Amino acid sequence: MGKLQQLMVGSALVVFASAASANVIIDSSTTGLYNQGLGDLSATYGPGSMFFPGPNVSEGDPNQNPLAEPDLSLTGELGANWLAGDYTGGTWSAGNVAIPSSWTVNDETAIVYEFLLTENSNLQIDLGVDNGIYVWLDGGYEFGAMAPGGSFLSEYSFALNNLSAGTHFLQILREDHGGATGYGIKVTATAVPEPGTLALLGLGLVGLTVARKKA
Ligand SMILES: [Ca+2]
Ligand SMILES: [Ca+2]
Ligand SMILES: [Ca+2]
Repeated sequence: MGKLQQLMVGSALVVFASAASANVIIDSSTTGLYNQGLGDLSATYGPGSMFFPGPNVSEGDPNQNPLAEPDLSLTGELGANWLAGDYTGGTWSAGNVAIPSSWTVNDETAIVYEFLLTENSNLQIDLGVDNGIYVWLDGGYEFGAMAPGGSFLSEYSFALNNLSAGTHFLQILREDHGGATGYGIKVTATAVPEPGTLALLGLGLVGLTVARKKA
């Protein structure tokens, strides 16, 4: 293998390894905007709401995955338009606070995590909740599920791919309908190789192929 070919193979692999490294950007110690003033939304949207069942399993203890986006239009405590970043008129914390892993039984609570991506990235989201959870990214609905009691970190896992570099918002509504409450989250970001990186990697592979043919 010529020196130039060796250099190309070496540099391409280094760049790729760097781009593929995964970073935990949100976990259970990450602070965020917190809203614990929603009360029990089954009182507003029930009885018989599939999104907010009545307390103490009076309307069953459903296991639903996936769950569609809930209607939250009657809940002024969420502010003017929380999914668009407008918290006026709501019961949000004044700034970022620690997010408790448990809250008042039967109540709903809401969280907004703001995070910055320095490169285009794919996100892997692992979370657990007792009982239900609804997740938006930058105001777009992404995930919802509900189960009987218990919460563990790998309970729900899903990917959000090809986010652009810059500031983003992960918006979460936690649901409960009795027993206990619980919550855990881990979000991992992996940079998506830039077209330039891919070209460099391709060049490296071409160099490797040429080197092999010559050997
Ligand atoms: Ca509730
Ligand atoms: Ca659960
Ligand atoms: Ca519960």
